[in-house]
Amino acid sequence: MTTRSIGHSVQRREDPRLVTGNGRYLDDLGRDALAAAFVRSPHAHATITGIDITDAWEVDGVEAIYTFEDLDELMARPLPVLIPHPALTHPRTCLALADTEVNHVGEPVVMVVARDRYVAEDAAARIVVSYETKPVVVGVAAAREAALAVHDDVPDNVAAHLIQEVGDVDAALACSPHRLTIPLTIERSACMPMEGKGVYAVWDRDDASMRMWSSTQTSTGVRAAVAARLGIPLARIQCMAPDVGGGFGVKINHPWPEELLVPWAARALGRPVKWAEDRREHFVSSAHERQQLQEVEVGFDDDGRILALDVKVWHDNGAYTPYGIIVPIITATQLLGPYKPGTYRCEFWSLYTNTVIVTPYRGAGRPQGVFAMERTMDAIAAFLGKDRTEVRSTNFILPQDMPYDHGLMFQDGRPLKYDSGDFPASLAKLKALVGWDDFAAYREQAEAEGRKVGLGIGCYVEGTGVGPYEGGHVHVETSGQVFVATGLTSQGQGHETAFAQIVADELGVRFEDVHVTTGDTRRMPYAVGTFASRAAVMSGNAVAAAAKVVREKALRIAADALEANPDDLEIEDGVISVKGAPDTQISLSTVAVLSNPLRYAFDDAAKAATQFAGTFDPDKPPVAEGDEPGLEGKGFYSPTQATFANGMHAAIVETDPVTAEIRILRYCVVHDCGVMINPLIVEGQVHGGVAQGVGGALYERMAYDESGQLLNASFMDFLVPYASEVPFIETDHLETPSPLNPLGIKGAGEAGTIPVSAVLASAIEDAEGFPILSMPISPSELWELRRQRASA
Ligand code: MCN
Repeated sequence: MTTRSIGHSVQRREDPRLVTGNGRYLDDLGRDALAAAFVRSPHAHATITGIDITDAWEVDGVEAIYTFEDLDELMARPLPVLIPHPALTHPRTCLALADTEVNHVGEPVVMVVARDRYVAEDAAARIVVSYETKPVVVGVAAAREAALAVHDDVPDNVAAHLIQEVGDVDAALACSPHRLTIPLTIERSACMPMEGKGVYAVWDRDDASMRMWSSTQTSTGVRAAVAARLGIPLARIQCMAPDVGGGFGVKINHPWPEELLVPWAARALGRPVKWAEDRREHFVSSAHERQQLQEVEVGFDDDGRILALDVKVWHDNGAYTPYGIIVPIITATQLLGPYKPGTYRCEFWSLYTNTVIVTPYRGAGRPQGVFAMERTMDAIAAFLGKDRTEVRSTNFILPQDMPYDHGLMFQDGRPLKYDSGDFPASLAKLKALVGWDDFAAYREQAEAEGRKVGLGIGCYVEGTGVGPYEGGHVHVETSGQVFVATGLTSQGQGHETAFAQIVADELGVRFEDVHVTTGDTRRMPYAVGTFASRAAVMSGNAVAAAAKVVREKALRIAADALEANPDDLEIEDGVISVKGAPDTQISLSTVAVLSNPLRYAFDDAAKAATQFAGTFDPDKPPVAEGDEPGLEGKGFYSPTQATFANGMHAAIVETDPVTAEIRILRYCVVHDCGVMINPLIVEGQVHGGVAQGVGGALYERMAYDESGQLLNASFMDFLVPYASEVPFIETDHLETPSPLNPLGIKGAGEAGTIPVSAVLASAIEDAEGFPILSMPISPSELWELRRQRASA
């Protein structure tokens, strides 16, 4: 019998290629292509008064120099807002190349195309752009003050303002027995994929078509943007994502200026052109996230039950709003996690600053929201002198409440409704895993040894697998090998393995015989992309649907050949046989031949097919009436709403009594992403996510000075955690299947990152005995808090 593949920790088949240096990344392509380099603004806010390119043309090997003046009508338009929203009353987006104004350091002003990148950079260095600098707004606190404006016509810097309210919060606050106000800060940070963005474009003059590769999370999005701005039919553009060395949100196309300019130049010059982002460009001109000031006012009773939760959020959206308000709206709608407060209001302001734009970064607004909610839970427990898990349990949504509707509206205007989850069971597992009830004894022992230790906790719920749709194509070749295509792209999530597992099970073939291609718009043009932990739910169910189509067709053809009823047939290991009479069988490869008009063809399968079909008869249709030739099929999955994964983390930290160094001694995760396709991949995703969360909690932040210069724009100064800083991560799972999709899957890709700041703040607070209200926190900041505490 075919062993079921879903649910097994199959080794990732892409890894041997990737870990032996045989991955093919963007910069491995187009070695002979012309190279693009950009002159970027050195100022955070300035008017451009002149551009002198004369000297740059003196450099041998320069092929083209483009400024805004050189762009045609389509290319000169401001870039679009990818996800508009009615609350975004003052949208602003940049131009592909700045015209008269720049609003952050790193904004592209001039593009140079040359023989190679060295020449392009040398020429770019000779271009003189004259600026008149303007006052600069750095940081969300300054933006909120509105003493200065980023955009002259938005004097209060407010790009968007939104209130979501469920119930009468003011009335509930007024009659709450206890009230607390908690001010919270999360700093600006960014994802650091191993490979930056990049694009390589080849224009074919003969048939006016573009072949391009992008290190992207959304190749269909790149294709659509290029089609629109270059005025080329979609059908004449093929966009592919090669191996992509991490994306984490920053490689979602909205579109990026470079993704339009490179193919535009390739067409203009009739030569292949490539640009690969360097690390400094990634720091100053890609995208950041996370900075939010948040203020919570909470009203609760003696049991710790929340009667009213009133949250205000000031979100730093950088200089432009290509993503609309997706990040703060996720904070506002997913902050509540597993809890059901009596009433809830979240009001946010999305504010312009003269810093790099914000795009959703792994977790996207949830780390901030979870920080607010979980800090509140700990504050209530401290106020009432209760165990922190007890206060959480008191406020949990229970399994019998599912599906649970908070009464909130998600970004797309649809109600936000949880589909599944068992929060008490998850908490019980977490407490057992970390040894919650034994911690007091451990602390006592540690204190006796002169050590300070603390235990922290954080819970979250994450909407995953959002629509609108994703497609899959499955094709069985006459060799019996199965080829699967999905249009979304992979950045390291293991899709080649997971989707092969699904198709193997649905079709009844061996995992080894299934081969997956992702991110090629010609193989699957109908696709949205990889973000929002959506691939497993969306493409997973789409490839399953496609495999089902193929399976049914195979059974129809086999039934005809075996003179049996399709309902009496089964497929195992690629062989179709009559149930109970296994000798009456036909292989899938033979069925593939029978389905193919070229059945008289050349291979052994074709010979085997003659046993069933006789010799080629031009008058006999190759497939049943109504069927298309070929053993292949398409499937789509389009959900009505997101499915909600959840998890709970706990950590034990030790803080050095003298140096305030923070060490994570243990990190425990209980995670529920419904049915796991591949537990090994899920754990890898959780581990990677936690590592990224540890970076955000303890090390990483964008250090801008008051003139808008990023002071730590290199790995010399921007600290990412090494293996030495990431603890061993202990994981356990709860599988509450989603009732919303046939496979019962919920997403897993972002989960690990979401609660880490909340968990470590909780643990550090527990060790130190005073509130931790701002993250990330460094040893020197912790030391300073101790000093203030001591002198208060
Ligand atoms: N999976 C599973 N069972 C489930 C859920 C997921 O086996 N019940 C598997 C999936 O098959 C897939 C992986 O886990 O192989 C992640 O699936 P999913 O949660 O659907 O997330 P996506 O594939 O859509 O990936 C996006 C997500 C996001 S939003 C960010 S950001 C992120 C992340 O994935 N960026 C990553 N993980 C990353 N991992 C790597 N290595 N690189 C990135 O850039």
